Formats: sequence, structure tokens, C-alpha cells
Amino acid sequence: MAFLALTGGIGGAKLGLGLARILDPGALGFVVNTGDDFEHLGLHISPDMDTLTYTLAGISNTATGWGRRDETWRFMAALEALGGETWFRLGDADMALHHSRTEMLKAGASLTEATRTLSAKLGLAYAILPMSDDPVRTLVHTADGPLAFQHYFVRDRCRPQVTGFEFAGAEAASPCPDLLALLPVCEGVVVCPSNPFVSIDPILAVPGLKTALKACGAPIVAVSPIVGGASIKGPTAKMMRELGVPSTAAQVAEHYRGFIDGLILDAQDAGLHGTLGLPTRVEPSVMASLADRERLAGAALDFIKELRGG
Ligand code: FO1
Repeated sequence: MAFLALTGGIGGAKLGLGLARILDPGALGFVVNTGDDFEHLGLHISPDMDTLTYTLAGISNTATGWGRRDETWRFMAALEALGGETWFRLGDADMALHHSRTEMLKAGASLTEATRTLSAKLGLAYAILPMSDDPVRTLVHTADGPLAFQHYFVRDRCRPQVTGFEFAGAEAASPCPDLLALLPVCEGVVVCPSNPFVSIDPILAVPGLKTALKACGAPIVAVSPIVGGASIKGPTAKMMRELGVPSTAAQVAEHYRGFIDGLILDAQDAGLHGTLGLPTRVEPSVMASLADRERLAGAALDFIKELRGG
């Protein structure tokens, strides 16, 4: 094992795929946000693990970024006809994954074990690790009161005004043991261009995880999810404005200060290079094509090498 990628959501999975195209399964592991997980329709849903797994397995729905390609929706249609809850859309084939995971968890498997089994069935050999096997649930504090993450994100389409975040259960959670076991051979950490507040912060909120990553001594490099003052994807910039901080890549550097050793800025933010008080590198970071993902992944690995002094 040599590199770890911290990821959550669609932007993270895009860079994750770029890294996976360059590095062998033995040289790359993923630490995934599980703050978005929830129990829904009797199933344990782990959206960020699923998005990464489907993306790496080449079976993701590239139009939505989440769920499976060539999906059918008969269960949802039937549920709707019966007056059931359909705001969170579970495709027929996707349901099979959630069902299998839920059964394994009920039988006593950890989330790490269940994920390993499921990703192997989909042909993946990469270590896809939940940040913790213990439940951590992101709560979004809003002007309308606290909302469970998926209620904020999917049901209410990120409309409520954000006032803060809480990671319920984090204080009692432990880092995924398989992650801790990989740290002695870790040569570099890539913080994917995921939402810092609701994808990366929940990971870093697991007690001991941030300290352990820092203590392993490998350079930690983040890719800014803010480009030219806007989010590449999702509500990051909107959240920053609502929290009263500038929606800029400079603020991303501020957010991660003390944790990261370097930040990749998009060419649109080249003017910030050399001004942030930490090493920066300018790269095209909007990943439209597979080639873009591979190029950005290669740049992140190069940057790590540079910071290691080689
Ligand atoms: N996102 C949506 O915007 N609408 C959905 O109906 C939806 C369903 C869904 C089902 C399974 C799954 O693994 C993910 C799903 N997502 C859906 C994505 C998801 O909840 C968010 O993108 C993440 O939690 C944010 O990273």
C-alpha cells in the first residue's frame, strides 16, 4: 500500500477513478465518508461508499453520478402507487446492493467486512474503507432547524440555509482498523475535491483519525473543490456563503490549514499560487473526461513526490 485517498460523493469518486487508473489495488486505498449513511426503507444505505464502488467497477450512472447505469425503477413506481416514500430513489439493481449489505450487517459483519465482500463481488480489489465501522451521522443545522443529511441534501435539495454541521456519534467512533493498519506503509494522502464540510470533515471528526494520518508523516495533498469562486459540483460554495466565509480556494486552504501539506488549485485560481502560506500547485482540475481524471490524479501523485523531496 502506498497512497490513500479521502473521499465522499461524486467529485471524490471522479478523482478516485483517476487514481485507480494509475495505481494498482495494492498501492491505493480509499477512506470514505459514512456520515451520509442512513437507514431507509429498512435498508442500510451508504451513498458515498456506493458511488465510489460503482464508479470504480465501471457500472455507475454517469448522468446522475450516483446509482447504477442501465437501472430500472419498478420498485419505486410500485412503492409510489402504494403511497410509500419515494423522495430517495433506489433503483431495482441498486436495491440488491443495499439489501446484501443490510443482511451482512444484521448477521454481525462490520461495514468494512460487508464492503470488502460486496466490492469483491463487483470485481474490485481496492481497499474501500469506511472512515469508521461505528455509526456517525451528519446533521445539517439550518435556519429551519436540524436536518438529517439526506433530508437536507436530497429531499430538500440543499435549499435550507446552512448554519453549521454536527457529526452525531463521532465522539464514540473509532477509525476503521484496516485504515490504521495501512498507515505504516502510507506514502501519501490525497484529499479528493469533495465537500470539505460534509464529506471530508466527518472523516476527520472520527477521534484519532486525523492525528494518525498526520503522524504517519506522508504528505497530505488536497484538491480544491472550489474553482474560480464556484463549486465544481454540489453545494460547497453555497454553504460557504451561508456560513459567512468567502467561497474561494483560499478559504479551502484556510479550512484545511494545519492538516494538509499542499493544495492543488485550478488554473482559474492561478493568481493564488504562492500566496496561501502553504505549497500550492496549479493544474486544470475540472474533470470532464476520463483523461482529465487521470491527469489530475497523476498531478496529485507528482505533487506528493515533490513534497517528499524526490
Ligand atoms: N441523490 C439524489 O440527489 N437523489 C436520489 O434520489 C439519490 C438516491 C441515491 C440512492 C443510493 C445512493 O447510494 C445514492 C443516492 N443519491 C441520491 C446520492 C446521494 O445521496 C448523495 O449524492 C450523497 O449522499 C452526497 O455525497
